[in-house]
Amino acid sequence: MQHIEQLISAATTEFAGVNDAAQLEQAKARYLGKSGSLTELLKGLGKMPAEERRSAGAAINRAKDQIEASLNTRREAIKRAALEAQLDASALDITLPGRGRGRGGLHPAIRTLERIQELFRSIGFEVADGPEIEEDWYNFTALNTPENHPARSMHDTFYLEDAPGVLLRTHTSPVQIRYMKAHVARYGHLEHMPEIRIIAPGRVYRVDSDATHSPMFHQVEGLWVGENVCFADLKGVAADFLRRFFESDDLKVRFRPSFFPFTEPSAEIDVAFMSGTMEGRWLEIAGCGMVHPNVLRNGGIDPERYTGFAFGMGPDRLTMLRYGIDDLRLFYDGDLRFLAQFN
Ligand code: 2NM
Repeated sequence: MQHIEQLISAATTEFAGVNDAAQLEQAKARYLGKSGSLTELLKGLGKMPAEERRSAGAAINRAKDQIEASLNTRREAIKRAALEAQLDASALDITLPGRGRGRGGLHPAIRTLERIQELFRSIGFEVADGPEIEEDWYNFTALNTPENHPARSMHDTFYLEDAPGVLLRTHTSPVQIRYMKAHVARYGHLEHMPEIRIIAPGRVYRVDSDATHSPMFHQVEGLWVGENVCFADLKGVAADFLRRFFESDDLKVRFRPSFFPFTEPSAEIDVAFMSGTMEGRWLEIAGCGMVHPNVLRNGGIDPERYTGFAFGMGPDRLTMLRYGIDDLRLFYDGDLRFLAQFN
């Protein structure tokens, strides 16, 4: 019996010293296995005298229960330790501060649009908008564009499939046509119709894609219609705007004769910086002209009584000049390393 007590304590001690499930099973075999110490004791029962056999058997069975119990306790402990080690290894420290969402910012093209809007608002212009999916009539016909004009071809303009005469606007001029019609509908009956002074900023679309052209780009067009609005007004508004936009009082501005179907006469506006790397180089920056009588008529306005000037420019190009960016594609790739520089 002394021997059995020693066996139990030896097994318990041995199990306690094992930290690995496989080793524990080996230790178990040494006591409870086919030729384990306890099994050997059981085998010895047969050779015992009958009167001792009963109590010895009971003692061995109790010892077996105890050894199995301490084995199970150790098994559970090892399993729990393994699980804890695994949890520790994949632990999330929920007390760490979050990564945050980062600070958003405006795209440089939008910053430029907002700046242009601010400058025109300051001289009494309203900001107008209209649909990007437009009808042929508003985008071309009303703007005095001949039926056979190349801009109308599928090579230059995105047309919607299954919707004849519907396209992605190629400029924001249709906004001005819509605005003129709505303005006349509201105020046309008055003896003195209020002047129209609007800019139309927004996205426009053309079939074109290379280092300097994107199929989607931005445009800002302006329109001033009233009695006695003349080319000198156009020159003043345009030159004043450009000097304020580029923050340069000595910016040179020149008007060069040109042609657009919707204006007559028409001109290109060039600017030259008087300092910096671009000093003295003329850059084409906008188109403009006096609104063609046919266009005024299509907007519902009597060209015998009213005149107007209009202009159009590409703010993406203005942004590139202002920030010294040389590839338009940087604008539209959506690379935050580039875009974050403007915020
Ligand atoms: C330009 C150049 C010249 C223009 C004309 C009109 C409208 F609708 F009033 F007739 N809006 N914008 C215009 C005139 C646009 O872009 C280079």
